[in-house]
Amino acid sequence: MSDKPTLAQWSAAASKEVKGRDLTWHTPEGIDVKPLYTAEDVAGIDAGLPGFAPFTRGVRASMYAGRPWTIRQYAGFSTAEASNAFYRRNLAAGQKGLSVAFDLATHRGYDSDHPRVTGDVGKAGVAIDTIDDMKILFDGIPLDQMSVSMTMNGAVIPILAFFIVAGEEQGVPRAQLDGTIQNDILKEFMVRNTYIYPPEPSMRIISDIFGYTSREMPKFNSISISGYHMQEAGATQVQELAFTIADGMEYVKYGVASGLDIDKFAGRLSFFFAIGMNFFMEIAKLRAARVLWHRVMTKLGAQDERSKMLRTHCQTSGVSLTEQDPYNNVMRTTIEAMAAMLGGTQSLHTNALDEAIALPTDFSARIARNTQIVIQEETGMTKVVDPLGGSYYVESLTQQLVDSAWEIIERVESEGGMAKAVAAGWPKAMIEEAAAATAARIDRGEQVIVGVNKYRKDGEDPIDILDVDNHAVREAQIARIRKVKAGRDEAACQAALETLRVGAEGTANLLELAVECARARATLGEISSAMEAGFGRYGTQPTPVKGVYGGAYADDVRWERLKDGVAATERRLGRRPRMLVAKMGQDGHDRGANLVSSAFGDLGFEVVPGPLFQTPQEAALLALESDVDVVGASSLAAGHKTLIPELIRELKDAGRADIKVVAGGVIPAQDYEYLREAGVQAIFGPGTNLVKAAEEVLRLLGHNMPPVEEAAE
Ligand code: MLC
Ligand code: 5AD
Repeated sequence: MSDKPTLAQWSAAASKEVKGRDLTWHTPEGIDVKPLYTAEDVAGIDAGLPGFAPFTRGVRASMYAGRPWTIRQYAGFSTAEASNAFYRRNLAAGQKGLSVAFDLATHRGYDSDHPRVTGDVGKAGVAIDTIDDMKILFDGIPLDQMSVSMTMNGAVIPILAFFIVAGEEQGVPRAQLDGTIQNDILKEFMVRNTYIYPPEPSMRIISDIFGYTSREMPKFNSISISGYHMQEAGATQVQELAFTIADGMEYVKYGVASGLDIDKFAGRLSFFFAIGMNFFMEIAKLRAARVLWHRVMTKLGAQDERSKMLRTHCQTSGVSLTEQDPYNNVMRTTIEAMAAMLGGTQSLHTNALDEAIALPTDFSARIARNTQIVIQEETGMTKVVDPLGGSYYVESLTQQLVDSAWEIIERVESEGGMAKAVAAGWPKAMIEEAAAATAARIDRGEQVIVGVNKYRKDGEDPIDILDVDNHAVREAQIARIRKVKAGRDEAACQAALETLRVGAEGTANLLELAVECARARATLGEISSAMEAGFGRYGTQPTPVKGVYGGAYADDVRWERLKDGVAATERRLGRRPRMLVAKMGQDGHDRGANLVSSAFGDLGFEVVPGPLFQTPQEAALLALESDVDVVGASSLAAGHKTLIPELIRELKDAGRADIKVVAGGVIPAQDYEYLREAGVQAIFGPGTNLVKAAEEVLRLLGHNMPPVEEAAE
């Protein structure tokens, strides 16, 4: 008889140690993680070998032992000149691939001289209006040797056309261009919001790009099917996984329906995931994603194994980083980078420590990049393929994620696919509910964020951050637009645009026609408008979730006191206090705004959820029409110094200086004084507890309420 301890004995011993306390971890994705995994948990699971179907252990046989993942830092700001110089410095310091961040004007198909984008030009990324900008962006960077990712979804046709023509004029035929275009519109409708056209023509654009690139650009990845932004918007890992794979299925179906042979284009589809702080869950997520993709592509009839191989980029999670105690972000990013590599990513961006407040500086970008270089070159971690393969916990978690995500994928399929689900709105609602639940957990101190709701520092030392003078960038861009327009053959340019306009109404390949427009020096805005003429411009109305945030506070004395405050204010005003949650400029990041709308609504405020993309004039008009008491302006894309003062001016000019304006979002401490002088009455930076924010708004509305104690202090 063996005296090997049994699982029952272990269970008894553990239970004794913790006096019977339940050690199961109920994760937000609804997975119950046990304190111990053993061989029993992996009975029947065979993860196979790396480089072989279903690729659980990686898409390459040799993985990083053969070639490490690509260090690909996402960057872009100000002008093409400034971004080009930044890229070159980064490449000289060890970065391996490029990844372009465009400004929001570009994303939404507007030239820099458009009146709707005064606050956005050059702010959240680089401004690109013409082929000349694109050529400057890659000046001295040989496009036949450097792989370039471009995060573009809305204005994907003009940007890809500019890229192709920039290559051409550099002497690189398009067949040699290596890189990736994000081109993932479904998640834009769900969470990222840089769409331009309605869903149907947007899906056609994607099939046109698949068609063109599969024929003309064999080395180019035609899409980067992205879960990243879902996690940033609050999705659990299971939701991120399921909706991303389901999006991928939908694109493949559209491609096939447009007449393409699945194996001709599927090998160049790529993916993109976020890697947050739930270390093993993230590793398992990447392994599960490969298993799922292999399964769905087999179902869809792919024959070539390369069509079923999920290759992915990852980015460490922006939303996991904090403004408070920002050096903690270096550790967080290191942990997330390790999860990405242990999960088997092909390419990785590591965030900079100033992520929660601004774009990276040379200083913070250097630390972010070196995080990857140190892992690759100092630790020996790359020497063994899938070192966690066979771990009872990781293998079991991988299987659980496959199963949980599959349930959601089956629901999507049974309801007719992801385009229909997105139109119906339930995936977005599911993600927003998860976001509200997470916000409540954090605000209540149930989920620890070091330096924010626990171990908070007394007084923060501001760090040096990058500030882009968008007026100067705009002037420079306008000058170049004028120059390009003055130097072109106007008749040829208009003829190319007309052909595109007609093509958009028919079935021509839009990218092919846009390449002609780019050669003829049409601007991004002109190419985009030519298609908009037939397609129209798409807009939506936010519908904040109800009851999730407030529900987490049921019976909480702090919440009750706030509700009493709202009720008292209602008695005084003779109606419920009314707040407009405004989103101005081309900033589509709406998680913060939706959370504020949800929480304030649950408290009893009458919330007017403003549509995305308003000008300050439009937001002011809505505030006046709705007769609100307060406007909360949410800004996450650095437009606050331009847009919020303009809003206040508009309200004053209309004789309603009494309407209070508060600001929230990614607003660096350095800008507080500027905004206060402009008349902003309260500023809520990243990591603000919503209960405290509500308390402050009530005080602004004249309610004399004693301070509410903060959740975890
Ligand atoms: C790789 N290779 C190997 C190998 N490993 N060959 C032999 N042995 C090995 N061990 C080969 C590959 O087959 C390939 O060649 C070549 O090396 C390059 O490797 P890769 O693995 O394909 O890497 P890469 O070129 O970097 O491509 C990764 C990718 C791609 C497929 C995921 O789509 C990509 O780079 N995506 C980046 C997306 C991105 O940066 N997005 C930013 C989003 S930011 P071959 O010939 O087979 O190709 C954002 C934020 C916001 O979205 O604004 O909201
Ligand atoms: N440069 C660098 N990183 C950026 N991000 C967004 N824009 C830029 C940029 N211009 C990063 C942030 C954000 C994610 C969407 O991408 O990490 O969270």
